[in-house]
Amino acid sequence: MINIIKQSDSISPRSNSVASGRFITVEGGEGAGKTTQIAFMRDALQRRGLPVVLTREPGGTALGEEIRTLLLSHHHEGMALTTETLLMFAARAEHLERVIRPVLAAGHWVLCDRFTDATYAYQGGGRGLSLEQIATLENWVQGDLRPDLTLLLDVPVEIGLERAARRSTADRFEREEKAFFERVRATYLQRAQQHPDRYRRVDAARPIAQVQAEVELLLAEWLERR
Ligand code: T5A
Repeated sequence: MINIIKQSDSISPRSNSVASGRFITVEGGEGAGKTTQIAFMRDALQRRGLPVVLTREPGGTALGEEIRTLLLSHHHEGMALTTETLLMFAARAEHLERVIRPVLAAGHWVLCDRFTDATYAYQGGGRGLSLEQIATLENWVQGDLRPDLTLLLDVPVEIGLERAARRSTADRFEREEKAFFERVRATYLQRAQQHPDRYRRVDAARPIAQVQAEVELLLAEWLERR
């Protein structure tokens, strides 16, 4: 479902065209339904004839997926917070260089399952890294590139963790205590308030079809305004 773009793949910018690609991210806590809803979003954009690349973080490139494996593995319990954060940004640097920037430059759309807001929420809110340090890395790695639209699938922690547990065994993050995920959720909600132009919050505790209907509505409204 997610496109992993190989380093040998090339995406050529359209000649003589002004890049018109848009960068959309989907965020939320564990089991919020990002993977489920992002597939609907891709279909909704494709129905409108928009060329979309669906990708994810950490990951999205061959190297990024290897970094993801390191980050989620239980073999690295107790990984230093600095290491964890730099690995997130190392995967992101590769992702930006190989996928996100070339796709946008080609005038295509990027739909990304998590991005830097997740670093603010998990490493910042969850683990207590200073938001200024994250902002320094964000500015260094991304320059002025930020998502055009961020959809926050907001769900109470118990519901999200229950869904995630039903789906698969817990990865290194999913083993954290409930208070960690409460801080993650609070940070996402705070960021949504701080960036009202970019963020759209969706109540993701409802059944899949109802969440999907609201996501499609928000997307349609946003597309009309842009
Ligand atoms: N991370 C990531 C950081 O710490 N810092 C960073 O900078 C970045 C980028 C991996 C981890 O990395 C961390 C955060 C994460 O812990 P991930 O794999 O994207 O990131 O995150 P997960 O939250 O683990 O992904 P999940 O697959 O668990 O959650 P999703 O994608 O939100 O949920 P989804 O769609 O897979 O749904 C889970 C289950 O619930 C059902 C689905 O069918 C599925 O079985 N479901 C619903 N059930 C009822 N009602 C609904 N509305 C439902 N929606 C989905």
